[in-house]
Amino acid sequence: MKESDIGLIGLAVMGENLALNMESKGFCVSLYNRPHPKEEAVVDKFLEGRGKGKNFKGTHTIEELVKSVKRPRRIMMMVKAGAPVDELIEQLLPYLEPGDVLIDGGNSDFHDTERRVEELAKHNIYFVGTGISGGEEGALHGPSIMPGGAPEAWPLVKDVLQSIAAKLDDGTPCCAWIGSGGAGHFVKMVHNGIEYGDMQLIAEAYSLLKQTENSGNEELAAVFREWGKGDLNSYLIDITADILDFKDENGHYLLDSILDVAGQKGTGKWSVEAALDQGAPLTLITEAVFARFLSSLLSERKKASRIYRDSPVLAQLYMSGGRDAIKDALYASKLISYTQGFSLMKEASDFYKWDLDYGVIAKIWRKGCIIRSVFLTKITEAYAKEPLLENLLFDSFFSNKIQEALPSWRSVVADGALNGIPLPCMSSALSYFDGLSTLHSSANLIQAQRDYFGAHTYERKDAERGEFFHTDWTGKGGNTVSGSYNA
Ligand code: NBP
Repeated sequence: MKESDIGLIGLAVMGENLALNMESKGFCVSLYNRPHPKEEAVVDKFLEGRGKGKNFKGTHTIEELVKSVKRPRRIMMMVKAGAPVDELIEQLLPYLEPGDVLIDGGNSDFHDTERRVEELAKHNIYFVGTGISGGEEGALHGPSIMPGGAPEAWPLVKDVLQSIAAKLDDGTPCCAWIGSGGAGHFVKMVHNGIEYGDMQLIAEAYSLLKQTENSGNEELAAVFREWGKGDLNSYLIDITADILDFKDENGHYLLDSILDVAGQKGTGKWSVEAALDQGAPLTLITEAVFARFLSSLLSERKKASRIYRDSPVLAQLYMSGGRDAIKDALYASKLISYTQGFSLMKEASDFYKWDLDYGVIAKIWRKGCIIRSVFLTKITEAYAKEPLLENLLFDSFFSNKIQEALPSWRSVVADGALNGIPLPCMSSALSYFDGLSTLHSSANLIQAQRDYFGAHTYERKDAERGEFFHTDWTGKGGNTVSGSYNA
């Protein structure tokens, strides 16, 4: 019997659609899903349904799956991240042979991927940890794919991954080798963090428009549709417009019936943890994650609104700049979010020696993934001009955009504060911008305080960097200083 081109484990929403995508590109795919006691096998159900008559091979044990794939084998896992991936690796190992490639296409923690690449290398098996973005529809028609791991695996998996990926207008696949170890999953994690930021910023713009204009859903949808034609053109703006005027079977706007408590699956939190580890200011994504936490404090929010929201002052909402100002604030804040996300990737790339190509990353996010947008074209162009760009805000296109948006951005954030409309991301973006562009900050006072109470020492403006000083501020301290290092 002819052997399959690739094996796929895990026939939930992503696995099923990726399998169909691979088959439609001419690959024969072996399929496996763990058995469900007392139920029809998931694989058989799929083969009788969406997979009927197609070039799939259903298998019912791990051994059967592995043996049905041609060597060097390519086996992709599309299962829940975490322990299930390690369990599967354990089950697969006895049947895999040197030179085989194991691909984890789930949203795994990049630390786990780093470890798995190393562990499997000891068995001469190449491990690939790949981010895949685009949800159900992307998986079927073309997602953005971010593979990393054992570099030897790339020539072996390139044809399948690039053929199922989304394509740019010039035919470039939205799939490129990201780097060694956990690089692919790290970049996917930052992608998801940026997704959190984009969603929160759009939600803040929605909140501002809704509360200050008293606009109905149809009108709000029209505003987002209009915005989606220009600089803000993106998948998330488009779906926001569709969501706003979507009516349920009773003719009511569904959005208005949805409870305002946001869930999360962890990749936003991981981005924040990575930023803390790297010492990178990822303030906007962090605020987006915390905004979801805050939304979940429903009973406390109800109590607080009873105590504080009957004030007539808060009923008088106004915006000095109107819609265009909100649009400018959204654009500028979004730029800060991407600036911070790319800066985090730069820190991590230097630390883990991944040699990330930021222009390529922006390019493969332009289609197929959730944060796809026109904006990413400008980021690709910025890195094409200067591959080692220190900070996106130093690119001339973006610095002009920031200068143009700045007065509106400031007025929107101020109006939000005056009107009691929470804008955690728009305001933290502005604080980051002001912090970055402030030559003489107040950190001298922080250093003085640290030295005062803990002899942590400080550097002086009139001395070389790296020369540390201590002052006996009270006249009662000694000369012993604390070690000068950064935790
Ligand atoms: P889920 O994340 O819900 O995972 C379900 C799959 O994992 C099922 O096939 C399930 O088998 C299998 N599984 C579990 Br749970 N525990 C297992 C174990 N111990 N051994 C073997 N298989 C196990 O499905 P999904 O939404 O399709 O996502 C798959 C991966 O892709 C996840 O890592 C997810 O984070 C990632 N991802 C999802 C999306 C999305 O939009 N949904 C987008 C991008 C990436 P069962 O059927 O027997 O329970």
